[in-house]
Amino acid sequence: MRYTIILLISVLSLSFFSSCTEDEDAYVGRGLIINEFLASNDACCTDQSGDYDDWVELFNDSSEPIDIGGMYFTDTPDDDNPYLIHSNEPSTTTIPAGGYLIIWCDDDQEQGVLHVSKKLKAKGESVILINSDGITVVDSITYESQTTDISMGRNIDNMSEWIFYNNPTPGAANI
Ligand SMILES: [Ca+2]
Ligand SMILES: [Ca+2]
Repeated sequence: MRYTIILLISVLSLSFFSSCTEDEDAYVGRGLIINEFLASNDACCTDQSGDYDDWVELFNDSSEPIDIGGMYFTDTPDDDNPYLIHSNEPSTTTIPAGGYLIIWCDDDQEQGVLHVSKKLKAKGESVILINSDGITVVDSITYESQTTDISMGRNIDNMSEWIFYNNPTPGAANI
């Protein structure tokens, strides 16, 4: 009887440790996600040209770098003309594992590859990131009316919940 119990404990311990190792190796996370956005920017923060423009923060919740070059961005579901994020600057469009990237929704494409033609409406619309196949939605959020300089982002304690942030955190964890 004692031998059986010891054997059972050994088997359980082994399976526990091996499953931990498997989880670590197979870490997938949520992949590339939309993490925060500001649809009405008056005094929050500026792009590198000094403009107070709308922005969307992406978060790479995976263990590998992800290049968004070649993906599409739009503010409208079933958009016939989503914005193609150019793929000629991978050093700018690649998000390291666990990293953040800001897309400026300012229609200032001359300001760089991360400036897209779609602006965000404060009264509400959608933020949609589409894979390079032009079909598969990587992540999307549809939002209601927004307040100037108050961002909306995922709750770090419950990533499926979206909440308002009086102090936006573009390029950093939502706190
Ligand atoms: Ca701008
Ligand atoms: Ca943030």
